[in-house]
Amino acid sequence: MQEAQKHPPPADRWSHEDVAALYALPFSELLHRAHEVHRAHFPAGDVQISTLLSIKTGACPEDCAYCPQSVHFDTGLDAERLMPVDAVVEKARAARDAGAKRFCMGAAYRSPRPAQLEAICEMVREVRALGLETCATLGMLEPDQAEALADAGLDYYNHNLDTSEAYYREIITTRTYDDRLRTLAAVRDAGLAVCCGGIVGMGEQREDRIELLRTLANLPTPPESVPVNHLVAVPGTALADAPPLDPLEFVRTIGVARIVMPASRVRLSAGRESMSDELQALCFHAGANSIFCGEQLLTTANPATAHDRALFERLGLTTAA
Ligand code: SAM
Ligand code: DTB
Ligand code: SF4
Repeated sequence: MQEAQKHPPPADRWSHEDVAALYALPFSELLHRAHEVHRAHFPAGDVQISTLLSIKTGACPEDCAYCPQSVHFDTGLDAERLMPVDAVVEKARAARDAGAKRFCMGAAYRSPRPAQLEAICEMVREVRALGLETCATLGMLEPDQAEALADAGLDYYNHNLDTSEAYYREIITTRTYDDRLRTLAAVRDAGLAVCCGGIVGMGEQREDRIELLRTLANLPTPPESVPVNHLVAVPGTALADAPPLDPLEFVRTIGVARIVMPASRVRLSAGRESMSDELQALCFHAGANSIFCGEQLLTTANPATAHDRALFERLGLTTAA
């Protein structure tokens, strides 16, 4: 109850009908509006690059239907314990030398235990000392854990809502939407910047995508970073055979995210490996202005860095941010 008073219900900046109306626009009209909003808030053609490292891989107790790291699915993944601090710092140094500005550390935890959190705080301190911005995604956090990470100098915390509250129940049973919202509130209260988005292409309906974006845009403060992941359908997971999503519906999702969260970085996140250059170009035009670079996401493939460089060159995109 106290929690509810501290975090009043969303301000309803956007109603379901508002967001649905954006999705329903003719494609070119939506892109036009999204691009205008983008240009009013960000320098044209500027795309932020982050690097991702899985610091603890697999054997996760949660049952997220999309995730190759869940212990509930046999995806042939080798589980790995939390990496030693030095090894993480070495990877961060290499990422910095290759031009990365932000280093994101991902761990397949439901939530970190005290000794794990302590080691991760040390990683944050050392990665930050290299001059990199830091981001972590470690599962659910209590307020004191979020504060410890903030004290260590963490800049961003990634925790996704993933989908609508209604469809969430079909995707994850081991934690609730409210658990996710509570972690986001703890992260915000600790003064960390919030990175929060979702996944599309999981067999959800447009209504679910509308609700996801509406919920994100109506958070007390919208997330600074909004990853829009396209499902990477991994054999062995419950969503291995999810029905394909119309790529133009994916672009619409980026465009609507840009309009309802005009000042947020919208990240074209997982799934780029299966997207054509032309589809990615449409996403950048619709307002995506952040990507992960590097040949691996957490456990799945990402485009080759040379390919990304060539694409940026062909599209005239810059990476000054
Ligand atoms: N265990 C933590 C958690 O779930 O909060 C952090 C790591 S988890 C892998 C980070 C995010 O990756 C998930 O919230 C989900 O949005 C995304 N993700 C995981 N598997 C994916 C897949 N197969 N395709 C697209 N996105 C995926
Ligand atoms: C996010 O929203 N997407 C990234 C990051 N946050 C941590 C992770 C994508 C993971 C894709 C599946 C994998 O590589 O295991
Ligand atoms: Fe675990 Fe995160 Fe994967 Fe869910 S998404 S199974 S919490 S690693």
